[in-house]
Amino acid sequence: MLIRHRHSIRPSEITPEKVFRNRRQLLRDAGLAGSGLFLAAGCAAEDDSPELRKLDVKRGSPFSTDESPNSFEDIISYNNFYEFGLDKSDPARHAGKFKPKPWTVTVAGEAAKTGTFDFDDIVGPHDIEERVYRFRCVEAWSMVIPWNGIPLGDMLKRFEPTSKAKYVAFETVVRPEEMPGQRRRVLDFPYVEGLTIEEAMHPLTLMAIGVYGVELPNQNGAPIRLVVPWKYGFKSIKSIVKITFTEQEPPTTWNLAAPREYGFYANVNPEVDHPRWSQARERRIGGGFFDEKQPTLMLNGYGEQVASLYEGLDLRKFY
Ligand SMILES: Nc1nc2c(c(=O)[nH]1)N[C@H]1C(S)=C(S)[C@@H](COP(=O)(O)O)O[C@H]1N2
Ligand SMILES: [Mo]
Repeated sequence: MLIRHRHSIRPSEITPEKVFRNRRQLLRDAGLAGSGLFLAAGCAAEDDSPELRKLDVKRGSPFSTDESPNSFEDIISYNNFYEFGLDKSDPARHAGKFKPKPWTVTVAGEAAKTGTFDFDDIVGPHDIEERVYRFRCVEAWSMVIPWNGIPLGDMLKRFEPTSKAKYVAFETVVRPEEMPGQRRRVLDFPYVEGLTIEEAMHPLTLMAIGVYGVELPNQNGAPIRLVVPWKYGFKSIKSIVKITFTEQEPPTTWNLAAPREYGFYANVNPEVDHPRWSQARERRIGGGFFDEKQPTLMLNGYGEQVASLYEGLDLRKFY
């Protein structure tokens, strides 16, 4: 059993905006900020990141895991966000020029209230909750992340979906000037994702606007991204600009790119291997050089809450 220093720190005691400020102060003290030496160290982009506003968060949720969360540093430096490059370190390095403010989201399709809404109107009057969720990437690594956001269902109900709304489709912003990965066309952008209406309305499904009590850093999908904790990470689409209620199952980016490898459901399932690797175990990021390997849980450990959504569905066929 590994005992790590951060086990003794509660998320609420950490103020990540200080992490940024302290880092800058350290660089300034060392006389490195803006200097050639600093640029040569390859850290310039990090210093571009604006200070993140603190959110008014309602803490404590019955849905939170009591596993110890990854550090803020882990969460903002090991990312998948192909709009900023393919390496895990690319988003932190290249997302500094991205502008998540002001932001609008267009709501379309099978709903009574559609249109283009400002960020604050999309989030609405709901409490911002803290949800500490396990997060499992399809690439067999995982983290524990204290997200801040509102249940997606609460957000969606305000647009009054019609009885024809069987699915919800999501789309990421396209801004090649600010997103260098989009200029390289590694995927067919915009990144798109989707959920069944039952999945979208499930109380575990979160629309996140923050992490560790501050606004989402750009590399984590600022200013608004999905978090579906029982599904592989690629379902949790970032920097959303469009939400469409549809009657038909919407296309999804990874299914379009490699249909045999990534299905629409993408439920975490240790019994169904990826065609190129096993999904039986996962590497928990943050354990240092020897990241802890642990067994992957069915539906990422959220089976008790969500298994009923898939009754009668063959999870090998509907992967
Ligand atoms: N728009 C967009 N959303 C995305 C991705 C992406 O490349 N583009 N990557 C997905 C994948 S594969 C994962 S594992 C998670 C990673 O989220 P994190 O970097 O906040 O941990 O974002 C998901 N959402
Ligand atoms: Mo992922």
